[in-house]
Amino acid sequence: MSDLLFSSALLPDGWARDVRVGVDRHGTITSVTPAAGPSGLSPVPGAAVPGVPDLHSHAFQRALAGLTERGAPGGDSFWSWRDRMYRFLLQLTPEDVAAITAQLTVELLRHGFTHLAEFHYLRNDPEGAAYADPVEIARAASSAALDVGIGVTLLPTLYRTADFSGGAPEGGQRRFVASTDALLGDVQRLSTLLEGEPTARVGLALHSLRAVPPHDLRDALGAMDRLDPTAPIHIHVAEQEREVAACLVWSGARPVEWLLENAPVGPRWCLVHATHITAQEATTVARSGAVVGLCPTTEANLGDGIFPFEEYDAAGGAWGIGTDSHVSVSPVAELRLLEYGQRLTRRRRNVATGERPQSTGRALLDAAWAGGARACGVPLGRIEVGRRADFAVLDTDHAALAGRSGDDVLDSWLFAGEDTPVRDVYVGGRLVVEQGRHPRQEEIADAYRRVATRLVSG
Ligand code: NGQ
Ligand code: ZN
Repeated sequence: MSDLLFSSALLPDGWARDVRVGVDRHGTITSVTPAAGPSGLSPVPGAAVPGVPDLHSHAFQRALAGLTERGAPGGDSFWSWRDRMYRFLLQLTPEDVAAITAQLTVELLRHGFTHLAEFHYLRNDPEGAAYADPVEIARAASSAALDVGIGVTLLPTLYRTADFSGGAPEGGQRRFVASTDALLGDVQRLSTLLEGEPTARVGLALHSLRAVPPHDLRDALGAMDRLDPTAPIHIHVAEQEREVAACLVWSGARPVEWLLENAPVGPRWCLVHATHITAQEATTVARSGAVVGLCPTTEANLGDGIFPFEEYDAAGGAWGIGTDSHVSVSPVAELRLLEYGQRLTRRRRNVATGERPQSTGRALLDAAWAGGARACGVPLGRIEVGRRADFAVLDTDHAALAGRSGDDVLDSWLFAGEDTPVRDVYVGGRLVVEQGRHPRQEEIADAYRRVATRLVSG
C-alpha cells in the first residue's frame, strides 16, 4: 500500500505536521514520520485523527429509530419499547438485515466511526428455528458491514431465558435462543469464515444476566477460553432500575456486583451500560480493567438513567462509546451527550477533564479511542506503528473548525454545530469516505429505502 501524507495529525504525543504514514498490505501502520521532507506524495489537508471505535451495536435497530416515539397508556418505558422492538424484528429477513446494516455502516463511516462491535443476537428464523446455516444472519450483517468498508468485531450472543427466574423465552425472543453448544458452534464457524478478513474479529456476547443463567455463563466462558482466550467478551448489565431490583431479589446482589463476584471480569470484558452502579461497584470495575460501554443517546432515548461518570473516571475506569439502537450514528452525539448529562446533573462545566486544565474534547476522545479499541479486541485508536491504519480527517475549512488548531479542533468538532466536518475516512489504510461521500451511498440508500418502506407498512 502506498504511504499517506497528512498535513496535520494527532499522534500519541500530540499534534504534528506533515506526517508520513506507511501502511502494509494488511492495513497496519508500519511507520510514522512527523515533519517528513519532500516525498512527491500530495498531502491530505485537514486534521487527521484516529478513527473512532463504536463498541456497541444492534444494526437491525437502525430501521426502527424514530418509530417508537409515541406515548402509551400507563406511560411508555424501556419495556414497552422492547415489546415494540420484538414485534418489529419478527418481520426481518437476512436480506433486510444486510440492507439495513449497509445503510448504517455508510452513516457511521461518514461520521468518523471506523470499527463496529456488533452484539448480534438475531439468530433464528421468525418461527424460532435455526436457519439451514445457523449463522446466516450474522454472515449477512458482517459481510454487509465489511463490504461497505468498516471494521467489525462480531459478537454472537448467548440468549437462554426471559428473566432471572429462568423463565422460557417469550414472543420475539424465540429468534434469539440457542443452546450454549450451538452458540459456541456459531463462534467457531464465524471465526473460520472471517479468518482471511484483516479488519474482522470474532468474540462472544452474553446477552445479560436476565438471559444467561450462571451455569450457561460458566460453560460459555470456558468454551470461549478454549477457542480464543483473548477474545472480547461483552454483556449488557444494570441498564434499568427494574433489572437491578430483580437481580437483588434473585441473588441478593446487584447485577454488576454479582458479575464481579461470579465471573472472571477483566480487561477483555466490556460491560455495556452499567448505568446503575454504586461507588463501590464503580471502583471494582475500574480496578478489573474492564471497559464500560456507554451508549448515551440510546440510554437517554430509553430512559435508562445517567452513569456515575465522574466517580468512575476518578477511579481510573476505562470506557468507550457505542451507538447501540442507532438513534444517533455519530461520535459527536454520543460524547456531547455524555458530557452534557454530567453538566446538567452536576451544574458544572467541563466534567470529563476534572480539574486538569485540558481540552474536554481531547479527554473524551482519548478515552473513547483507547477503551473502544480494547473492547473491540483490535489495535485501533492511535496513529502509531502496529495499529490499524484507521483515520478520520477533519475538514479544517469547515465553518465549525475555521481558525482552530490543536485540541481546539476536537472541541469544536464535538461542541460546535450539527453537520459533520469529517471529510475523508480510511479503514486499514483504504479510503472509504472521500470528500464526505461513500462511493456506493446512493445505491445503498435506495436498497435501504425499499426495505424501510416495506417494514413500516408490514
Ligand atoms: C437489546 N437493548 O438487546 O437490544 C436491548 C434490549 C433487553 C438495550 N438494552 C433488550 N438497549 O435488554 O432485554
Ligand atoms: Zn445493546
